[in-house]
Amino acid sequence: MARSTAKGDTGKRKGESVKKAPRAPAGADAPTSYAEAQGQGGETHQTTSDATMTLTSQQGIPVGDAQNSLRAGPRGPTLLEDFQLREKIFHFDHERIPERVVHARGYGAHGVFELTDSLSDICRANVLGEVGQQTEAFVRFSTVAGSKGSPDLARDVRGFAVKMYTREGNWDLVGNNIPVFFIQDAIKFPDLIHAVKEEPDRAFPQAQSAHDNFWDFASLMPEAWHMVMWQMSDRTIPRSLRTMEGFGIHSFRLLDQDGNSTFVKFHWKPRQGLQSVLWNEAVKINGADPDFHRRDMWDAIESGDFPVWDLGVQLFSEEDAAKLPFDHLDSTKLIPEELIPVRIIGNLTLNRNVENFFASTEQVAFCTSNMPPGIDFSDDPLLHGRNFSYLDTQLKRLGGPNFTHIPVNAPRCPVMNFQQDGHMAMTNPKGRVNYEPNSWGAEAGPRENPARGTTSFAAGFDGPKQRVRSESFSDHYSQARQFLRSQQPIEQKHIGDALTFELSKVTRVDIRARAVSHLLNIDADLAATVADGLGMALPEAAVAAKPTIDLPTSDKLSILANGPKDFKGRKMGIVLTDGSNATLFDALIDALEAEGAVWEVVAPKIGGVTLDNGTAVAAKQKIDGGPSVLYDAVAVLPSAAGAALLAKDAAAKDFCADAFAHCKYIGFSASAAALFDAARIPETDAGFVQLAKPKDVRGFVVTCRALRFWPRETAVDLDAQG
Ligand code: HDD
Repeated sequence: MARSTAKGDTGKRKGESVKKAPRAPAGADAPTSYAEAQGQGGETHQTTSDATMTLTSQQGIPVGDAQNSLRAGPRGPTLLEDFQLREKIFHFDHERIPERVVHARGYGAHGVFELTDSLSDICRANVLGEVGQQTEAFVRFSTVAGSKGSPDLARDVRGFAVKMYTREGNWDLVGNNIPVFFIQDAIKFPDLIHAVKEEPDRAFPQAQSAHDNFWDFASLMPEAWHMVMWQMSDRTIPRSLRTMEGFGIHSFRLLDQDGNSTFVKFHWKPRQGLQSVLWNEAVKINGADPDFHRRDMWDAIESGDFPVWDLGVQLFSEEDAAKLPFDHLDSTKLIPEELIPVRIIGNLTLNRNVENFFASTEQVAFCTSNMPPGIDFSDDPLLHGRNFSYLDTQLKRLGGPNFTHIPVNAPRCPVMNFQQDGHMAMTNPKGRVNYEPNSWGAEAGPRENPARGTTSFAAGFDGPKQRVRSESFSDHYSQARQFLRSQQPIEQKHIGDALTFELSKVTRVDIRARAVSHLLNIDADLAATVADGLGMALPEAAVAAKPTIDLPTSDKLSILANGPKDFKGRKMGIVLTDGSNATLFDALIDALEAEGAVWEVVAPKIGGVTLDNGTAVAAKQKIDGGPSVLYDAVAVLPSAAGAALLAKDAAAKDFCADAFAHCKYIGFSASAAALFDAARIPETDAGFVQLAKPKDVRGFVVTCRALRFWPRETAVDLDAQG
């Protein structure tokens, strides 16, 4: 039977064209139920694009006129009897559900996790046991502080939440792109989030930490300062969701068949390499394309350039943990990879965009407590608070306890229990029995299964009941210093710039001073740089619970040390005008495509240009709609007449000036010089590559693999650049 829609693979794979789902022809098998009309995954309504399909009400009643409400006479009042009007407006009025209290702005995609290295010797979870096994997955990336409509390039931590639909139930690894957290105990979470979100009286600033309340809170919480260093680094302005790492953060336990435990920390490492933008660039991207990250992800998946992350694990025993110079149950600490190496055990590929944003990305419900048997909690106090919060919040957001019936949340393995009823119950126990134990023989229904079921690690406890923070959690600065000193000089500079910028938005001088007092415990030079940038005297160092110790640096903590090796998946903006050199342009796009890169033509008019051989080329962007901040590198290839024209255009001059200021590689034709002069580019440096002949383009694309020509930054030094 032809279905109006089918849950299928709408993401385009390499070399495959996107197939349209079959539509029901007139008079043929129409969907017989609402669920059927929605397709297997229940993600979409039947579409009305096919002229042969009849519009219906939610009750399936055919609609004859959807343009006019029912009224008494052509100019008379509208009738209450008009159920069509009432139903439509009633439904519209109820379209919104509460946005997430944190991580409201997010973007999701479907994918698959494949295990490449078995952990069956230490873990009984099937998903981590069978090499080659593929597990369906859904991932939602997010910013934390902004509301649903906030811009993608806010300086913010990114959520990296993965749901794996394993054969033994859903496993949610609800992580971030930073391996540590601001607080050690969940009881401080509402305070942290209140402080970072918009201030409650004025409802601003949106989606940013650069305000008094956040820095007031952070400066009163010494434990936050390791994460503050990460937050002020370029990690919080990623180039793409595809170029970020993900971390499970907490220590978890893996349990074998006998209940023996191994501690584990989870890491997602992007095969795309790490990459971030500059702060000055982020600010401009937010204006030019507030959806920069979601568009990037959508486009990559649609084009078949599927992003891949390797799943790594750090495995350690209770004895190993005892030897660490900090407490691994403290979420403000990480375990350097030099101390416990990351073992790659699988990979995650995102290969299918959602068919409907609301159905999947908005309704997906992650809960840290979702874990298959064989994966268990450690005693991290932050994790325990999360286990309560996530389940609780779904009730509010999704309106009832049956959110697990929503297709994106429904396990792919059988669900068998006697839970029933509630709002929107889509499945209920069948038959007479809805309790256990029972004595109904063949109809008895499911029973617990000790061999397959979840078990908890049999930890023993004998401490007194008290509200207390472990002494082992009290070194707040050593890892902050380690992070800072593991950065390359340019990255360290960005941290100093970001702190200066953020604190310059704080109006209370005492809060600025208290913030800098923590920096003195992390790095005296950094403190001096920030104090100087703020124009203030150095305060006394904050009183430290424990003196800072020098830990060995770790390359793994740097973005620049872990960048991509090619320009694949990156985007070049190519400025063309009428009369641009066709041979050069053709050679450039050939070289970019050979590299696996993407490109867009930016032209004075969206209708495109005519090259010097008479070929017409369509533009993707009109020059003021495609500023250079949207590209990883640019090629400026106007004709002489075109360059003279562009030299009078503010957007064209900004395009070049920003590409220069943001240390981008710039390919150019000789005639671009007039435009560069008009853009007041002081002089070309080694980041400029002249493209005189087609043979020059390959070298240019290879040069672009380095992503930025960093030596330029010290020469330019943008104000407020992070
Ligand atoms: Fe959380 C959402 C990540 C601590 C309470 N959190 C949420 C999401 C991510 C994280 C990625 C978005 C999930 C999605 O896309 O739907 N949260 C973290 C990490 C934490 C963390 C990595 C520390 C290691 N969170 C944390 C604490 C609490 C919460 C300590 C409360 C005690 N988080 C929530 C929440 C949210 C949430 C209120 C909002 C929406 C949701 O859960 O589904 O329950």
